[in-house]
Amino acid sequence: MAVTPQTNTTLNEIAEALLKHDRICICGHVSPDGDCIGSQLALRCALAQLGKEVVVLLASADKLGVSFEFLPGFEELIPAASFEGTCDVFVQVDVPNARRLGEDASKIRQSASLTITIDHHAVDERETHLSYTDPDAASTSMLVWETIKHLGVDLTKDIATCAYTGLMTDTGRFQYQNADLRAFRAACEMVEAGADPAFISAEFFQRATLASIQLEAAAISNMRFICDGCVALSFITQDEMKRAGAVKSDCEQLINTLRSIDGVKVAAMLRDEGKQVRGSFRSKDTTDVSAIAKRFGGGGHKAAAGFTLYEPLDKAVRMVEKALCQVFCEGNN
Ligand SMILES: [Mn+2]
Repeated sequence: MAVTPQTNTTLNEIAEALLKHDRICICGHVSPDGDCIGSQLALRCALAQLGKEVVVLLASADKLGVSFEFLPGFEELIPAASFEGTCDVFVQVDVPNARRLGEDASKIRQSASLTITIDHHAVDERETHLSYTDPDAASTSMLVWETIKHLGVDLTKDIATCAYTGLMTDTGRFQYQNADLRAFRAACEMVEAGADPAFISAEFFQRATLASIQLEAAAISNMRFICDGCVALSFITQDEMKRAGAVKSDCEQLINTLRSIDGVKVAAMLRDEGKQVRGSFRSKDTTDVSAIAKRFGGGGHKAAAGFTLYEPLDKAVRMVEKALCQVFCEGNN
């Protein structure tokens, strides 16, 4: 199959393709989140029920936070860089493009005779043989859940737990604008199938590392307000990471702290990684932060987006500040 479709296939067609093959790799995006890992492991559980040989890959080698440990199949996740086998089918979930897939997983993708995308990020171009993207879906795990229904397997508690985790995290615990009727209906089905909301929430959100709390203190002390308090901007230096003994996953909640402040419409968080600065935006009104992230070569969703700047931290902070000012103070979206 050489032709890459420019339109959506159906989830049924994806399910049928999966049923026909035996060696399947499932991969998510670099810096994985709950939706990415939840989607991967939900699909893994379903395909394992069918006796398929399934490999679940991590796009990057970074160690996952403890929040993911409760997920059924967590111990099966292996970094793409250390996978030496091949596969018939490569399924990417929650991944819009090769850049978010990373180099190691992209190489494995190239070796597969059939490639599939299940995702809810809006994309201009599709990179796999079969592709189903629905930007209106609150989470990729909802789409994976639908796909699994077409596989004709039992919707087990394990599958439901993984899928619910993706939905819960991508809707910010059902708080964001994407927490719509369809998301709640899917959540109902998952709970009906055995997902335990209180348990999943406690496992995922009540296991903050001490390092992440120390970084929160640093982020708050580095925070500045711009555009009459509409925007909270902060950063974490390499030194602060080192002092806290922090890893990447310790930074994930920082931006939510900034956004939660009264009057803040958009939060911006930058992390110095040495060679580059990794940035993220979150909005809590209708501001489309993916449009701002695109200016820096990044992307994402309307309410959550990210980008990478190959500049020193202080310069990156100034660039981001300027872009946000243009949007908010000068109304230049
Ligand atoms: Mn997602």
